[in-house]
Amino acid sequence: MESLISQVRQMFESDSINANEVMRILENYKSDPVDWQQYVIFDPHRYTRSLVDIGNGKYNLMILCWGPGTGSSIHDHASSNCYVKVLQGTLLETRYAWPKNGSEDQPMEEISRDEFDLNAVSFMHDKIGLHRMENPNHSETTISLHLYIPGYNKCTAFDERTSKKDEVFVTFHNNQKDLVK
Ligand code: CSS
Ligand code: FE2
Repeated sequence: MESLISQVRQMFESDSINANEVMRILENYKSDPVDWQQYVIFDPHRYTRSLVDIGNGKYNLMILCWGPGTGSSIHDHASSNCYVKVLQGTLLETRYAWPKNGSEDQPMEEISRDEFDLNAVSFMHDKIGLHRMENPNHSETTISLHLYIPGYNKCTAFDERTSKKDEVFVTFHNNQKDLVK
């Protein structure tokens, strides 16, 4: 993990960030629990977020821990680039279209569904749409590494049945214990 963290840091020392380069670095890393164990925090009711690195304010690197059957809301990414690498278990990503004007009280339109297994990397951006991430397994946990470029502390969540929006602040654990809002 230290090597991955320093590779990401190094990449951000240059002015222009290459999306393929980010993908390559994340794909080349082979998940080893020894690297990320210290960031693992589980809550039986919701997924947790644990901060690994804020990269001088240019990005947020986080470890997310998903208990059996837990998942996120449908959300956007505050115009950030979102890379997700599976470190353990499986993540199910369901993508949705942005609600169109005048579609209030209408259900969200599902675009696609994809499962990501160990070491797979996915990319998401508001230009592609919205998504929900979940651990589809009801007995095993999932752990994932998330790189947000730039980092953000607020995003928009959407109700699947009504398309209603809600601004939400994202929280995370820092230094492996404190919950930061
Ligand atoms: N964006 C969600 C996780 S799915 S990418 C979050 O940061 O909590
Ligand atoms: Fe997301």
